Amino acid sequence: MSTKRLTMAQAVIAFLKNQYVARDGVERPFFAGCFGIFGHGNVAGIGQALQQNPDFRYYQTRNEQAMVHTAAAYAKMKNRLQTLVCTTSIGPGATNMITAAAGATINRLPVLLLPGDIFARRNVAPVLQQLESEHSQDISVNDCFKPISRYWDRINRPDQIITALPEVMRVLTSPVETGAVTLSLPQDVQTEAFDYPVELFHKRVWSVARNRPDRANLARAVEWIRVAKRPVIIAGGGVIYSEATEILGQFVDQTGIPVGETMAGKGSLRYDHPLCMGAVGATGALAANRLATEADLIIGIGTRYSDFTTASKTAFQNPEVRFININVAEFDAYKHNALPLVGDAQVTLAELSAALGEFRVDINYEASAKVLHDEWEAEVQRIYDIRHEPVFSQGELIGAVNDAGDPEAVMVCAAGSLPGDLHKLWRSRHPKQYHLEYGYSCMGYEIAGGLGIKMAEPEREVYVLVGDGSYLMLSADIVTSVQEGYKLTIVLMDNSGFKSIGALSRSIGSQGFGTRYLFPEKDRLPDDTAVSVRPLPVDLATNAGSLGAYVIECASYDDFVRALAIAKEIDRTTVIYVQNDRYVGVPGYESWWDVPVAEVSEMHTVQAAREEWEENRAKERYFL
Ligand SMILES: Cc1ncc(C[n+]2csc(CCOP(=O)(O)OP(=O)(O)O)c2C)c(N)n1
Ligand SMILES: [Mg+2]
Repeated sequence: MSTKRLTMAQAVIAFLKNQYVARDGVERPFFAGCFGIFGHGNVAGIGQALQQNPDFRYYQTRNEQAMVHTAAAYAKMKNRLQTLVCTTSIGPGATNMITAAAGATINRLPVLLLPGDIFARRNVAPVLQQLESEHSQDISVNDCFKPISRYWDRINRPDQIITALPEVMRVLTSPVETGAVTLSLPQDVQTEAFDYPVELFHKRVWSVARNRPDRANLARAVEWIRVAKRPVIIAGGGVIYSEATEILGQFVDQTGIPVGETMAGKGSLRYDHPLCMGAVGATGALAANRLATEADLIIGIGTRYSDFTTASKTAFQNPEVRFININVAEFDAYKHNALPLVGDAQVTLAELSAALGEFRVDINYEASAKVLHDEWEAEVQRIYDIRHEPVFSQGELIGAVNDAGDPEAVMVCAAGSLPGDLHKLWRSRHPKQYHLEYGYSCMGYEIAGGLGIKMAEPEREVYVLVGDGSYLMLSADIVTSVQEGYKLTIVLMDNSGFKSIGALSRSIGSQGFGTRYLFPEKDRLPDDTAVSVRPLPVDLATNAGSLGAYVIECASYDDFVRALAIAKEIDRTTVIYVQNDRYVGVPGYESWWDVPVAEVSEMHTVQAAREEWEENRAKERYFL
């Protein structure tokens, strides 16, 4: 057996460099490089290995959480066929990744995390940043990654990577299993040498399969569709990851079945397709929500049915409703007692469409869906056309970005009041345009994620829509975008606090308590009932400029449209700063989200909210 003597860290990088994936005959390297921050837990191991492998590009981040968001966004943009590696030191550097790692796993996006870990040899313990335990020497902070990783391993001897690394790749490249994968790399073991079999470093191509569903279930699904009077498709992220948007369009044209879209599935059909009913669920459009309420058959494709999609199980009110779920994951396919079509969306839709032959939904049903589509488009336009003064409405700002921005661009967002408004209002013109991290809705994903998107598709303009709360939480990777020349157009919407949670707070009777960025009055933070308030002397535009961004401040709608045009011409990250109104909102459209209200309270606003909550709660259903 021929061997190569390398440190464990050198061997890890040499292996990762040679991993490829193939789907539909297209082959690509799986890892596009490695992000990191060095400390004593990785500088001499993975750090040194990266230095001697310049063909495996190393990128600096400013915050470990941010780089994992960047990697996840990159993977999302690449339909999970490529991602980035993330290396950290031990202790806080490692645990800083946990938040974003959970997000990656929840969103089923592959990211490979290589946190440094405490000495395997133990004699010098406790080392700097080590969590000690009285009952085991086999515990470190990296054990916190276990519940949020789809594969987790600690490498206590250099030869263990020979069996661990193939597992890493199996999980990362599996559409079903994928998520965060954590290889915990003790600081000492990273630097230890071993004679590795050279085969470990040969090129490997991991084939991403398109599995077919069970034949009998497919035949039953055809029967169910044939007898359905009011079928509706719910398109989730799986449609886009499977690159099934084209075949979905053909399926819809062939059958006349209208489509509602989840947060991850928005863009599955172009917004102007007459059977695109827009967003479905708690943040849904009237068209999709009306149809979902009365549907007797829901065909869920690549969706995990989050509470936003199901409007907390109130979206489907037809007593006869049943579900067909097309999903690569058995776990999701069985939800809502569905007829499960466990398989890839693209091949399953192809087989379903062939088996359905000439079938088409009732002509009146299809016509009524098309009317709903047109009415919804008019409602979107109404909101785009609002000119709110003196401070903008968020809806008109979204409209301006949609209209004035590049139609080939990508828009990214994650948390705050923007996602709900975007889900309703954004007009998606290509399947990758609407990039919402809404599985974890993690404040701070926006700019870091934008960087990953731009790295994945540098030729597209990337519009980052971010609130002041999210911006304050994590905007440091503006610096990375400037350093690496990945230009972002960041629209920073400042409303001095949390418009979203402020509205939620008022809806549960709590008057926006704790959601405004204001000075305290009489040792208490003002809520929305306060008559006079003192704003904080914070200048986020200057802050963005100090991080290296080109900044444009806007006072009027025309300024904003002009700023979007200017931003297109500027070659470095640009921040368009606007203030938006805390109170003017986009309405809800016959939908609900279950946020339980206090059962007892001395506040009558809370008591009233509780009564309303109980009424809505009664509409929640089981599907058995
Ligand atoms: C990391 C994280 N912490 C807390 C929350 C809960 N949360 C959701 S939206 C929000 C406020 C966001 O404020 P901002 O970015 O200014 O957006 P706005 O609501 O004003 O539109 C909070 C605190 C979250 N989603 N993520
Ligand atoms: Mg805000």
